[in-house]
Amino acid sequence: RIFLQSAAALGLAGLSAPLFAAARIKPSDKSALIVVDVQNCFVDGGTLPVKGGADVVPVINKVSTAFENIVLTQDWHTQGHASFASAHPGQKPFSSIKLGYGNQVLWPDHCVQGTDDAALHKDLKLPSAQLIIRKGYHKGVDSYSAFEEADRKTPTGLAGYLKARGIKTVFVTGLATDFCVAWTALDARKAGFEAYVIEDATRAIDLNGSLAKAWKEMQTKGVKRIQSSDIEMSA
Ligand code: VGL
Ligand code: ZN
Repeated sequence: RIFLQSAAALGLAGLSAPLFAAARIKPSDKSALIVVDVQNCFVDGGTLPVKGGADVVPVINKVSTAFENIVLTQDWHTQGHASFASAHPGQKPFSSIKLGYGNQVLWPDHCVQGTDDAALHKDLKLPSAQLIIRKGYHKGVDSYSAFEEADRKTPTGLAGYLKARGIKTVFVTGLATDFCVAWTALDARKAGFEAYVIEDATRAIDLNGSLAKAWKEMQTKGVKRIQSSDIEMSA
């Protein structure tokens, strides 16, 4: 009110709206939407449910119409995968151990290749999506990131794919904010992409403060945190 009055007094009334409105972000033909792990395993009824996981589906369906390029990922583990607590005698889910490549959180058995649990959520409506990248299929190595496995040296091929198609900017959505979404966004930065995370199109596991830690790390590395309402939807 005070601002508007002084702006009007200065003859700036016409400028006051744009000064206050959040800048809208318009995806271009060099942008890609990455939809991470929106699978049955990560929603209620699945083997590793993320609280509110299914809530991302309508948000992703909606923002997807602003994108010409869409990539999905699927967590796609072997039976007896090294990230499963059940593969390590005496270990319980949500504890951590050291593996050859570093620290590994141990999870319940989840997203096993070819199971209904590993299928994409049935309400995802992304008919124009162009690539589904599967990850975590090496039995001894996890892969939160869509770009690189947890050994930090085995690429999935996604960076090459996106670069070959001239993509410069990625918008990351899906599950879970603090694991596969964050690692994907961080690796996108490492690979030279501009990276956004659309926060309300994600849900978190939040294990021992992992969510706050992930946002902090993403902020440090130049990942931009936005909301779906920040995306310009007009064609
Ligand atoms: C994920 C834990 C284990 C994820 C995948 O998609 O964030 N989290 N596997
Ligand atoms: Zn997994």
